[in-house]
Amino acid sequence: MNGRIATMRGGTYSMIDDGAMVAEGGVISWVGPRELAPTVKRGADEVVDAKGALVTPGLVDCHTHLVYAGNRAREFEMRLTGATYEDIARAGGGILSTVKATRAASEQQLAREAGARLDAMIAEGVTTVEIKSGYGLDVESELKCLRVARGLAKERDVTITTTLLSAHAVPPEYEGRADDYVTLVCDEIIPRAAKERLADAVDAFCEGIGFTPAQTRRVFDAARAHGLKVKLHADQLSNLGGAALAAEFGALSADHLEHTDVAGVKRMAAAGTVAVLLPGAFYFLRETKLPPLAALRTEGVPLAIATDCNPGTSPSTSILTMMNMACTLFRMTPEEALAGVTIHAARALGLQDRGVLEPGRRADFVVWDATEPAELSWTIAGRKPAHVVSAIPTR
Ligand code: DI6
Ligand code: FE
Repeated sequence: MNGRIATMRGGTYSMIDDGAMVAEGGVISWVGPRELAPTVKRGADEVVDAKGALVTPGLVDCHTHLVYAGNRAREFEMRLTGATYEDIARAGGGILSTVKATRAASEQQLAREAGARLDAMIAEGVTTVEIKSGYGLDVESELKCLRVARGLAKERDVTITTTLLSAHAVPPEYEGRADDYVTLVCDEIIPRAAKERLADAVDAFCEGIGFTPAQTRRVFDAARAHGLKVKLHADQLSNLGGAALAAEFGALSADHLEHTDVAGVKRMAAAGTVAVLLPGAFYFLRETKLPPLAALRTEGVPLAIATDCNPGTSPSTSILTMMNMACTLFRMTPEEALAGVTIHAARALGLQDRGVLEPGRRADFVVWDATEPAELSWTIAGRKPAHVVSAIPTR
């Protein structure tokens, strides 16, 4: 293919300067220097000439809340005249205002609005997206959002994974009865989502304005009983020991982590739990407490980066902007940023079949209008891939 291939093997660029790649049936069969490439069989479906440009794995956005209705522009204005995110949430705005709009929306409307956001992601070279529920907060509305998320993949060349985040906020009808709502989540929503195969994982918002560690534990026990993997919104606004709790349940990932302490990081390392860092939310909330990057690096915790695309704290679909923010705000390197949206993001979803360009992995890849991998983090979005291949089996 004549490209500069950043294979991302071992979480580093692992560049092949003048490289070629061969794929059969959507799976990579050979990657290496072009001069050693096997001759492509005649009748190959597609030959991509990268013309010396940068090639990377297809990007993976491993944490999004893509399915919602309405917008939160008014709340944004309020925050600019003094109200905090937590004040607004406690006054029944915030997440709950999006819940109202989402409950009222039809599946078609949600699919149209989420589909537009998904298309913006795909246009930046994203080939795998995780989508959470969490703006329905009752049995039917949560399942509706998961169905919409699943349905989005049918019309596009992208892999969607779904995560049930019913423990995102206490809905108005359960105000003051959070434990009863958790019972609904554990006894009805999780079993239905599992039975109808609508969720690949279960998540919770473990936070002062969300759910306590004890309530999160109940949600995780129910997820485990139904054979579902778990993830956690952990230690975003305060340290409730969320990272350690996620690790205790063998979570795929613990996400946010601004307030996580070294003990929590060590537990994550021991459990193989990926750290998903969300610089868009950090930026938008003007957070000042940085996630514990030095400890995460020392302990060897894989670092993923995602958009957290949601109307309240990260209204962005741009994974490339997040790479830039990871570098500018978190002082991550462009190499860490690229690993964060490929190999480590794939692992945060339990998808070890992608995120690296090597034999045996899916042939999801992007040819960029760039030659150096650091170019992807250097610019603040605005970049479009020259060519994207998403190795979705033919429909
Ligand atoms: N943490 C977040 O940053 C989002 N959800 C969460 O648990 C915010 C969601 C929202 O404000 O709508
Ligand atoms: Fe989130």
